[in-house]
Amino acid sequence: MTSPENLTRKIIKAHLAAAYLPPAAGADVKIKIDQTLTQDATGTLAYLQFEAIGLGRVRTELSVSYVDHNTLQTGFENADDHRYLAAAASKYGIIFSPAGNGVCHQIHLENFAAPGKTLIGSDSHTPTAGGIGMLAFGAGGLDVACAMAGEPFTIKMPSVVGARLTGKLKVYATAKDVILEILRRLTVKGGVGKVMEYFGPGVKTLSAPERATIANMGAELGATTSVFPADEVTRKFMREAGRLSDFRLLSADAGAKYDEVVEIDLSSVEALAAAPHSPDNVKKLSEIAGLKVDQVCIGSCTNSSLADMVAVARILKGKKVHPNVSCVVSCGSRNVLLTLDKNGFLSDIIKSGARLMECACGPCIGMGQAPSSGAVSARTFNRNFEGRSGTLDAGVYLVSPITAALAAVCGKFVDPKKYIKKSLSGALPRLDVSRDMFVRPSKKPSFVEIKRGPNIRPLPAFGEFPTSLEGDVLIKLPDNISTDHILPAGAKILPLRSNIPAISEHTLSAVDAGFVKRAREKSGGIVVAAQNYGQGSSREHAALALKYLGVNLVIAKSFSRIHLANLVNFGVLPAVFADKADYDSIAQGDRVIVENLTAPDGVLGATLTARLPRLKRSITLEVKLSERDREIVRVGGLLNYIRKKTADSEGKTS
Ligand code: MIC
Ligand code: SF4
Repeated sequence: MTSPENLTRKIIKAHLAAAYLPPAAGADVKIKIDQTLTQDATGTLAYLQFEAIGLGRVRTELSVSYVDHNTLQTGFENADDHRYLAAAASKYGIIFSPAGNGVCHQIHLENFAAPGKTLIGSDSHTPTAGGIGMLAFGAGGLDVACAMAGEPFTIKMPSVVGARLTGKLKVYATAKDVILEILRRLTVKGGVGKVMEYFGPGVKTLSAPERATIANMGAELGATTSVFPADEVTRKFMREAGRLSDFRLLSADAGAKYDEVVEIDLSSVEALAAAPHSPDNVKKLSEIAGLKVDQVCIGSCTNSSLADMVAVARILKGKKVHPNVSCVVSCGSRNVLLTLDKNGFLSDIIKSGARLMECACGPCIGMGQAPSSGAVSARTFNRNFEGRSGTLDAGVYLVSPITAALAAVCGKFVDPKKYIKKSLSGALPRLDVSRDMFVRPSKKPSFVEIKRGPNIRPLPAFGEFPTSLEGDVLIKLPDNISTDHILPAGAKILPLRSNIPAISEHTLSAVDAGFVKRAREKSGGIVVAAQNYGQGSSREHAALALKYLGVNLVIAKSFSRIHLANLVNFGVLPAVFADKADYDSIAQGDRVIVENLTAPDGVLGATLTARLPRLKRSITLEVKLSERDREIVRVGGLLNYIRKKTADSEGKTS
């Protein structure tokens, strides 16, 4: 008899690319990928990399290319990117979702996500699809390119946290408050190496979009992904989306075991806010009530479903946005916007004085709506890292749509418990499902011409890893440095995503304006960081730009999953301090000489000795990578590795 399995292991088992399911967490597991998604800010590199692999057509069941991050087109750069993305999609067999159709995760959930399937996306919030029982992972663009080429996705077998939900949310508390409560308890590194699997009697009280909100912000826990069972609530969601044929009932086996269990009584969840500048800096609304609010932004892949927007409209109806507040609203999809319009909710929003924005990421990624100096901004988004809003000294609070709409009207934070006495999510209109904006791939791909504008620069090529490693510590960073710190986004830098030489000029500029100059003067060097280095976004540019500047080694106390994979993919060696206390001794400017870089068999060593002349001693570094990953670093990155593998196998067959 087989032992009962949790849902995560069941889906992994059904997608094993090699006939081996690691019994415990930590070992590499290769998973077949059914679907991929990309968005414009990471998509151009992903498709350039797919082209470099050299296949004429994607080998997935379904791949979708979304344009939602940079839709402003302040210059030719993004217009050129969008033109390239549309043509590449058409040629290589990918569905294209143009600007205006909506935010990738929201529309993937509405249109393509399916229980029991696997998805990887070049965006860290891809796990949103876990809300309906899909095993969905954020990844770097190169990993997505490889998945499109039919390669399995390799991850460390995660441990599975069972999040047992009981009870039912109070009318003023929301799914956003649930995930903020989990962030409060587990912190932004609490999910690293883990899948959050939700189960228990409370699950059925949450709608599919509510579950998606919770799965979405599993990314902020650092989790590998999050997943809910597919039940009758999921069936209803998929029926309404006209996709009943994609539905299947799915849950953990009775008696399934989890590596750990977290208990959440939904009825005890209060309205919460993540205060500046971290998603885990969680406060009760009752603690911050009265704090003046200058800006309110509603939308993003976390909170832009129809139910969220209807709740906002119901609060704003017949009221005016406070004169001291700038309030903007962006729906997650054109379908949500059309449904609001058809049912009168849109005019409630517009009449209140809230400003309507495009169905896109917008202010969430700093594309406009930078708050005024020192402002307090209440946002229904998922990240509030310093400077991400575009204003370094603004204080961003992450809140639910209910809390945000109340703040817009009152001009200050108020506790929803005092104001919301009945449910705002009852009697919802049915979502208007139309799929006419999606562009299907060409039936005659050889006729599709791909134009690249001048901002789409060729991928930088890297040689093999140096045989000896010596350099200066260019910078020493604290805990929880995010990829927003390493390579900021926003209206000035986002247009450079297809141009590595240009974007690398901004590396770590949010932390130290002198970093790039120093790296250039020294022809590269070493980056030292603390815990959870590289948390947040999946942007592989954060690894690629460092490599481009000559950084071959990053030493940290620990790494986030996606960034670690990106470093490997571009041939940067990620090493951890064997003794975390060594982090305290090492300083910016220190010379580091790695003495035993390669093992006798030529493979990069797993335990390295680094001599520090200033301290007159050596420290031990651990390279916690599989043999395959160490080989990828040695040959100068994943593209070189694939080319070498292909050449080797062609050599064998000829
Ligand atoms: C984000 O929310 O930080 C982004 C922008 O969506 C990123 C992707 C990117 O940097 O392009 C993410 O979450 O992966
Ligand atoms: Fe877009 Fe923000 Fe979601 Fe990232 S987190 S995908 S920027 S809405």
